[in-house]
Amino acid sequence: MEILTELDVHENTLTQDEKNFLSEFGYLNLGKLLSETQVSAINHQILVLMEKEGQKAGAELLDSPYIKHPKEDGADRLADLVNKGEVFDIFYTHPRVLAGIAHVLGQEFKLSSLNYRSAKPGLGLQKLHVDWHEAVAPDRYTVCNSIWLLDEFSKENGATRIVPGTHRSGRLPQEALPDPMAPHTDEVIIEAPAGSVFIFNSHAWHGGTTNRSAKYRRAIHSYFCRFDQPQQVDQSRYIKNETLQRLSPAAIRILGLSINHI
Ligand SMILES: O=C(O)CCC(=O)C(=O)O
Repeated sequence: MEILTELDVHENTLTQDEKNFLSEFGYLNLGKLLSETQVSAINHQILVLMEKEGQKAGAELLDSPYIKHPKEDGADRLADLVNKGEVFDIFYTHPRVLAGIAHVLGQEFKLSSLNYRSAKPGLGLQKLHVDWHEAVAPDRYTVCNSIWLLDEFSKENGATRIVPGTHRSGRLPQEALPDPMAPHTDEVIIEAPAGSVFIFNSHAWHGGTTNRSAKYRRAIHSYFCRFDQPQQVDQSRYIKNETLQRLSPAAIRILGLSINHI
């Protein structure tokens, strides 16, 4: 779509090897897209928001009919970061992320939600799951995530796991596995420095692991869906004027909104 060209996404924004890897394994390490200064500024804004929102943090998720399990005892959440600071604009406008999402979903997609998840010390284990209610054929991928590491991810601190290739299996983990909570023999644990970003085909089996460190494990999920699907966080309801004022028409379109909102 022209929108993507306007956001500097081109045929060669991802290499052919990167595209092949994402198609085959269902995930891709895009490398460090955030500098240390950016990571610090984002983590600072997260702290400010957690303090400000208190018990209400993540409330937008409770309001959404499209999220099945909005609250998790093992993790802190913040939602609708689109409208909570300019530092979050990069999460849905970075050309390499948009190129990865387009590779999975095709050209017509929009942001579904932009949320923070932080696995608490001692907690955070999730079932292997997909982010869709049924298994789909490869030409029907509907949702795709990008996970932005705000701390170094390691096997100790609750890094995300993924079972490579399962987006092509045509099966759901809750049907195929005796215990989706258990470690899977083929799972890969994402290990990378803070500031790194991974694309996850959301139809691949994945989930958080237990954070065995003494510190919170922080990340932001910039999650996209095909354009004809409902958003987890409906931007036509939440969008603020100050957000619209600073965004380009192309970025506004990625939010699923039209120029008429400006
Ligand atoms: O934060 C993570 O490690 C993964 C989270 C996840 O897959 C989810 O909340 O659906």
